[in-house]
Amino acid sequence: MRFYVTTPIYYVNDKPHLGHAYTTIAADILARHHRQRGEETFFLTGVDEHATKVWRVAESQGLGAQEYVDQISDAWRSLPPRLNAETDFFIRTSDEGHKAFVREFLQRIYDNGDVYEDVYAGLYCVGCEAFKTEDELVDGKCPLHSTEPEWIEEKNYFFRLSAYQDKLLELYAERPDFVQPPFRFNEVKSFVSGGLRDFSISRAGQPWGIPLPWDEGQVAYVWADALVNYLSALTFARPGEDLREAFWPEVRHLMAQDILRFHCIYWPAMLLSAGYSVPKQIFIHGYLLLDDLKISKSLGNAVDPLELIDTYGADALRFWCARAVSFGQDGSASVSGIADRYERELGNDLGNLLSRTTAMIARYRDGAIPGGPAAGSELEGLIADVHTNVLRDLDGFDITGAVDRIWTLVRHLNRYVTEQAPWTLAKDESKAAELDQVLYDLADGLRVSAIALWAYLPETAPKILEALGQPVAFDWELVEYGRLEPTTSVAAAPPLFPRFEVSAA
Ligand code: ME8
Repeated sequence: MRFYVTTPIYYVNDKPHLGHAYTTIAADILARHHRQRGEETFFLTGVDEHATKVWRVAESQGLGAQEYVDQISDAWRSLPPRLNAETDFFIRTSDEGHKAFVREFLQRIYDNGDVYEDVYAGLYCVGCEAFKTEDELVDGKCPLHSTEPEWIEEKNYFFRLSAYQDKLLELYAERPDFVQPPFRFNEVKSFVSGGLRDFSISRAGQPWGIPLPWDEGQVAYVWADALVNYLSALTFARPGEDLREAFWPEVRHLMAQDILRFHCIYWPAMLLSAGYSVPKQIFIHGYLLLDDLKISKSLGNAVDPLELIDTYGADALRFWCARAVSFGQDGSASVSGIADRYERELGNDLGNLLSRTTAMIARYRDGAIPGGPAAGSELEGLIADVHTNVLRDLDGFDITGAVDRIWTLVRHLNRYVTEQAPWTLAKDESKAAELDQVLYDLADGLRVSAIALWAYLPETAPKILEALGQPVAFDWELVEYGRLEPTTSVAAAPPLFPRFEVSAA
């Protein structure tokens, strides 16, 4: 089995904000989970450099476009490691391998007869990097960016998207889970059923971009260049290797709804024209809304993910992203929710549980985990549920549902420790076997929780296993009751999520 997951390649007209971190975290959770299942996994992210808005920022800073993107791309390249996201490749659209591939890709579409020349006269929103029709505007402005689009009139090359309407509708009918969640798929289908207009794939008036192979005087329109990254990366990510055959059939694209049409309509049509198969699945998540406003630079409410990491750590940010809003839905979140989840869930439910469990094993049993598995307990049932159903949840991209399920186990362990009161059992020599069982179950429940949470908390999970004297391995088959390794070295663990004072701001 193989699994290939992508994030959008982000525009480098500014620094990353929390919305970008959100998609990258979600993709990393999925990638790590599939690695745990022993699948060969490829996780791609990167940056989109040939946009008009990028070119304009470079100009406003008095820099050449290449010089500007070379500088800012470093800030983007360092984002995934700061988020504990383990990517397999970071693509830049100015990579030579990408540029050469795009030219070849567009030439295939051209040779296939799907490109013609015409005059484009119409409106262009630089924020969206998209051509707009009058009826997409509200009071003459782009509703996403609250700006008036610019009038463009130039001779361009057009892609015959209209010729793909029936093929796309057939594809959607054949592949009921092509776009997820279903309400997004319905949006796509009804848009395509309403008729498709051909779109311009070139820009004549902009010097920044990839020159078209059949007309070097024009550059590829940024979307005709950017979408191709998902395929081009597979040809040069590993020097000397072509990963297309292995990974292209397994690709899952992740993004928010702002760029759904490009991915669910333009991209499959371009792929069909160039002779490639369409993506396996496209998952559209919601916007992360802070106080009901989409986080965005132009609206001035961008939140710097690096500041949140400096305060709470990457794992707490990842955990909050997965839990704050049900993945796939739009949802309002408050950044103060991170502090709350850090303290209540990570600090108390998980961190305290580990501190108490290890302290009791050290104190009552000299650091040796006693006892062994007892069949038929509620704990065993909950672990079996995690083992089977987290896979199902994550196959359906339900990142929030899967962590809720794992947290049910963590909460059960907290209730169990209160109900069993091992500190009372410890006072009564005749209850020694009971105490052994409680300590064993707590340690094993924590071991399983750590493995199941690794995709969400990659920094914390190894600490839990180490504190329990367990091998640091995350294979999914270890999510099973009764697989604790014998150890005699358990000592009271320091807090996983130390308390600190959070300022009210
Ligand atoms: O669109 N909530 O780049 P972009 C959730 N270069 N996700 C958000 C978000 C928010 N508030 N804000 C941004 C582009 N995102 C193109 C993509 S791909 C071939 C080219 C995430 O920098 C989300 O994934 O505007 C969204 O789709 C993406 O960032 C847009 O990033």
